[in-house]
Amino acid sequence: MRAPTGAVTIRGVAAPPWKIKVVEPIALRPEPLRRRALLDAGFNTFLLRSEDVFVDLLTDSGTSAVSQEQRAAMELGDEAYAGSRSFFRLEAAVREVYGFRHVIPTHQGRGAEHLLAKALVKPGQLVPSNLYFTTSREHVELAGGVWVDVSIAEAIDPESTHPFKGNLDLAQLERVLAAAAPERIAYVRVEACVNMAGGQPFSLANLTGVRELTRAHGVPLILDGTRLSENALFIKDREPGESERTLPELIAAIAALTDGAIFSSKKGHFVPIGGLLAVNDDGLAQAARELVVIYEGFPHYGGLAGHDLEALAQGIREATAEPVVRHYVSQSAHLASLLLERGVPIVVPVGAHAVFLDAKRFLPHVPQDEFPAQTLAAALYLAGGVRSMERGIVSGQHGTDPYTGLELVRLTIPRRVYTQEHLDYVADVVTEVYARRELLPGLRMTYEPAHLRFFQARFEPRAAFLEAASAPAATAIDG
Ligand code: P70
Repeated sequence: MRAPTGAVTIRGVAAPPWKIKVVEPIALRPEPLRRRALLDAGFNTFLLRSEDVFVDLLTDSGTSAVSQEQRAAMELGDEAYAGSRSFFRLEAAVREVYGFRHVIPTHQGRGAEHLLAKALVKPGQLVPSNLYFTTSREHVELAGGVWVDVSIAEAIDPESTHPFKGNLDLAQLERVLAAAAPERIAYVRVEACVNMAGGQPFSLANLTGVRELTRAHGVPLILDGTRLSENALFIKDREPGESERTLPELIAAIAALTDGAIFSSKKGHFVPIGGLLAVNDDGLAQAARELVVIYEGFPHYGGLAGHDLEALAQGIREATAEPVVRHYVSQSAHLASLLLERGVPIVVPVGAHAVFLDAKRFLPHVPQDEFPAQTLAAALYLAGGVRSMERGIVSGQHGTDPYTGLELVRLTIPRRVYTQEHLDYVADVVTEVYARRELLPGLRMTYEPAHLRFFQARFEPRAAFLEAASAPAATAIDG
């Protein structure tokens, strides 16, 4: 069947606009080995070895499949230290797709966040944003800045079906901007498809409102465009009056409302490594170029190889192809619909790049200070070799501040990598753990790193976890 956009859909799911040419073997380890692996990893899925994982939904970061066009472009990589042809091809792609005048490549997204924070944030300055992202906030705070959440209330309500939970609360933003002198605001940050809210988009109308406020108060507006293509697709599908615009038009329209952007290109640009800082202001670009030589490399490569720059330039163009974006967004929707049918509590509406399980409703008997999302992520691995990521108190708690926010497990869909069969299997594993959820005890943290603790923290179970999590259903999976 052909959808109005020309994309093929199969039983409601957008068909993949590609076929597979190169494959990577994967296997489900026997259950005793999964137990061993989970113990060795201190119940933290970041610390598992990938060979011990069957379906890896830890992240969509650096895990996308490259296209044949990207591989072909990589052969043209110009590895010159300075003045590389590959840099100028990258610059042309960014100007064509996003319209930003200055492009500074970095090794990945946090490299760009680091440069931006160093260039724009002075001690005591505020950065209002829709929710936060861990590395984005960390760099602002390391520069002495203060993060201010101005997201709408629905952003942290996993059951609200608001179509644009990534919106900023304009009244609250206006209050923050009005209460502070313009020089006390470093910049306003808007994240596309807000990761920590479940991959939720902002609307074009809301971004236009944010732009008006930042103009009126004379402060820069910076986009985290890491998942911009998906946000543009949600605008096309959900926002009244936007359905006739093409994806490239919407992407360009969003970028044009901002003064600059950072991108973790490891997601929507389909590259294993790479990031970008792209801005219009000459002075800001100059400041960033002075910093990039200290932290990343010469401004014409910024920590990347010439072949990485080529893959990135090609990936930026592929990220505007509606059938490509629609396919992976519809993979999240497919997995979500299977889980909803089976009564599993997930965040709605389904986000861009992942399905988020609501661990508070999944494991209501595990109090938040016993890490329900971490517990659930460990149980999913044990039950079926499925790796997911905690997005709750372990990653969200700020120092010793009390944390009562979202408690989610992210099942992230790498782009162009897994088939519908893999996703159906994941739905079965989640359903089996859901059937045994009452048996799962919480965890205790045994090692807590000082920064971004979720990456390397270690845990131990409060009661007989391994037995509870790997009851008969897991044996059935093993055959
Ligand atoms: C993920 C990754 C990275 C990211 C992002 C947004 C909206 C910036 C970045 C940083 C990887 C990750 C990072 C920290 C904690 C967990 C996972 N998100 N902005 O899996 O970019 O990783 O390239 O430095 O989502 O969501 P980078």
